[in-house]
Amino acid sequence: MKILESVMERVIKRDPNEPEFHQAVKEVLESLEPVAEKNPEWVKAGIFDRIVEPERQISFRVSWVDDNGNVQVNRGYRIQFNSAIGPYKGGIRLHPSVNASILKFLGFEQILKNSLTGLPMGGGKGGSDFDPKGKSDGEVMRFCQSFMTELERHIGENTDVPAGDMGTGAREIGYMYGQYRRLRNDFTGVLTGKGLTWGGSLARTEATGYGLCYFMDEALKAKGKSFKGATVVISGSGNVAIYATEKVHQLGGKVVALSDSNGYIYDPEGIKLETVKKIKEVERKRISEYIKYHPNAKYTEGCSDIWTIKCDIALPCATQNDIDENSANMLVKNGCYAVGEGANMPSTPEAIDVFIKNKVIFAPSKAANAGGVATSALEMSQNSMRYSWTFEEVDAKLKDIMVNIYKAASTAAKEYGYEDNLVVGANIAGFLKVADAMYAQGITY
Ligand code: NDP
Ligand code: 2IT
Repeated sequence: MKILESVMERVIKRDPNEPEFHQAVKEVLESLEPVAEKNPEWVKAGIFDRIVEPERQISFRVSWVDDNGNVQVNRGYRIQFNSAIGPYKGGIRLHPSVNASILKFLGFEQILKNSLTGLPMGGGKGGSDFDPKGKSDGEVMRFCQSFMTELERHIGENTDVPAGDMGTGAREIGYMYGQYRRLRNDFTGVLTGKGLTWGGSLARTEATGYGLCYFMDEALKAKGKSFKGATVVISGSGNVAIYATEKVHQLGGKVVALSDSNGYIYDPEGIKLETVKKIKEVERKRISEYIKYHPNAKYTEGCSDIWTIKCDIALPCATQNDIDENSANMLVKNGCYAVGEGANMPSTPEAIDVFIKNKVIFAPSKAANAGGVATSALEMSQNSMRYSWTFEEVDAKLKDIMVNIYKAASTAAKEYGYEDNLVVGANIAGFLKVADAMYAQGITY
């Protein structure tokens, strides 16, 4: 029997109703089998059993009053997963689908992702089932203030540093930071993704999408390909999708499709990003509005068919399990030769198998989208120094980090006999550093 199968069995037995968490853990444990064989002392020290159990998991009531004077109740969470190599670090997701399983999968992934950046951050994630869509600014503010009133006691610049994720952008970070500062009477970098006039870093807004493209650029280069002249399909039209589109265009590719949870737009002449920014960042409207400005583009209701559009490179930047086996087969059939995950876990395990079997260049999320959290770490450094770097300085560091992550993942894959398999490579490279730190620090958590 494989060494780590029993670890997986215990995870399922302990929390049988957490499918997303099981999915993330299973992939990692399968990759780590050769590491367990090579390091029996880690098995003996319970490293594998310990890393799949959060150090701390907080859930709390968030009450707030809506514009009609009605009391609303949501549930807030913070999963403090692993702090062996630094303070817990990870975003806050505000989406009606949020539950313990989704936040545990995200928190678990974040441990290895943060390790891959080479910067000193542990893994965590938080959020709430609050849906910011359709809420007024006042409602969002009252929710964020109530959420932070409880979260405040659990976080700190050296303890746990939250940031944005789905549904949490500059507006939400602002309201949360304001409440934190008021409660603590303390101006510290306790959240990242802050505004530029109050401690934010240049290039953090762009970082995840840009970083994804820097990573893909490196992976493509290794196979004699590039974005130049490539047709690209991107799902989502939020923070990650918008700045991935911007960078693809700068690198000479053409993005022809974007989506939201209602449907997708196809513009064969290339997406006009200024229109998307206006619709999404300024007006907070639906992607379907795009065709009012560009009547040659086409809008289709429903999202999954976006993967039937013929493309060279696919960048899923919306949400988890966005590409299933059928969509993966369709992409391959249409000649897609590279997939880069901007979202967290957007490909199902079956879809990943299709990509690997067909030798598609496949960049897994924990490596490919690490540019966001890496730049959050750069924001933390600038806050500690009470200093700020220029856009060009931050962007150059981001690029360096993404190239290094690609090298670390591809080298680990080769070393362990899985050449070109960046899934295995990223899991191993991210894990080794955390395991070493946990082992050295003894059996604590
Ligand atoms: P946003 O909230 O800015 O955007 C999310 C986008 O995905 C929206 O366009 C949303 O559409 C769309 N979407 C959500 N659910 C679905 C669905 N079921 N089908 C199709 N589209 C959907 O979030 P981000 O761009 O920040 O995050 C996107 C992904 O990237 C997430 O997986 C996140 O965890 C990950 N990520 C984000 C980082 C960051 O720095 N922001 C860093 C690393 C990863 P709608 O408006 O209709 O909901
Ligand atoms: O999934 C992620 O890496 C993020 N949402 C970014 C986290 C961060 O702390 O910047």
